[in-house]
Amino acid sequence: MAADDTPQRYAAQFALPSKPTSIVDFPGGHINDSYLVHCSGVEERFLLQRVNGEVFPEPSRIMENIARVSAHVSTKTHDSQPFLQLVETREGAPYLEDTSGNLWRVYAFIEGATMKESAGAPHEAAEAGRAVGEFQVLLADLSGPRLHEIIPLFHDTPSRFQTLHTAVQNDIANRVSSCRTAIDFALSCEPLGSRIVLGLEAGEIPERVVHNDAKMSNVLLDAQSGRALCVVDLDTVMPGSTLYDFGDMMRTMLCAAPEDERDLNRVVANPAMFEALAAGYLGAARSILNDAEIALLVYSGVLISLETGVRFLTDHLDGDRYFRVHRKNQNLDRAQAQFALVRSIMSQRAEFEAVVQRLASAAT
Ligand code: GN1
Ligand code: MG
Repeated sequence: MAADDTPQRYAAQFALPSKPTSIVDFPGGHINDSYLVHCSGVEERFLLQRVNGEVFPEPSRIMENIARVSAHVSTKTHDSQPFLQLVETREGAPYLEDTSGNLWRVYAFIEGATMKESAGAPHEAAEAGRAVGEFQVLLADLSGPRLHEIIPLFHDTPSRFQTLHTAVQNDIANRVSSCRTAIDFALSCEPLGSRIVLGLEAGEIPERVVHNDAKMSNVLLDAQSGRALCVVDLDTVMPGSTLYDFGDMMRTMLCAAPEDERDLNRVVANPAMFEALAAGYLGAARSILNDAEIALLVYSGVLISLETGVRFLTDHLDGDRYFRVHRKNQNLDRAQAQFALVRSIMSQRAEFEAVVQRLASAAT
């Protein structure tokens, strides 16, 4: 960030109700930065965000997608249902771009909500599953041109494996020899990576507008009631497969251990959480899903955990240039934890499939 690219400087350019009195880091996410803004004399708070221009290079396309998605969702939901509300700049623009190509924007802060890294109890998994399912259903009839593909090949797992191969070959951070076990495990799973991409190509899996980063922490829950309030982090909403979202929910909701857990014995997929997630999700989205999507639900959790592990491992080998790290080997630990989850889901696959069969036929 350039020296004068401070959050204070950008906050001052938005049409906030009064002068910002405090701007503090709001934690979460590996790529963008968020700040909680208080303004003098008002209770309402705001979230200022800096969207990383290296990862998200075309701010106007991101904001166009978000505007279309928000407008569509708001025509179908009640005013009482919170959804992200942008605050414009003083000039009436939806965002600002800094000299390094980062996007700055402000949202009204949604009060009374909690954000969880993983589901603490089955009812939270069910609620988050319902919210993401409803989001997909709301967007199923979005008309007009195809949304912009914000990050091309984002969930193209075979191309993520290609990037891993390149990172292993180049070994720019000289780390390959210390992560042989993780690399070998990832490469042994490479044949598992192509099912959804091939299904989309063949038209067997429909392309739909999906969230593409449907992890637990991107669903806000009401702090009092535990009900899901709203799906956030819309930067990667674009064409994809519903399975990418279900897979990301499995990745982040089935196990209470953190994403970078080092004790791999703690990285275990909990069947009660799976059942609750599947029930919440299918209860909301069953009507739009076809047989191929239903048949691949359990597999999607394997795929997205594997793909995310491959991405963390690649970044570790590249010297941690994409995902922010707070300690040494954190991306390697994140990768190993994803791979442990792959193994745990695989070992329970038959039981999870039986749950899906039962729930999917009950929900028709
Ligand atoms: C990144 O920045 P954040 O935390 O919302 C990543 C996701 C990964 C996730 C892993 C644009 O999301 O794809 O699943 O980390 N986002 C991007 O926690 O690459
Ligand atoms: Mg995100």
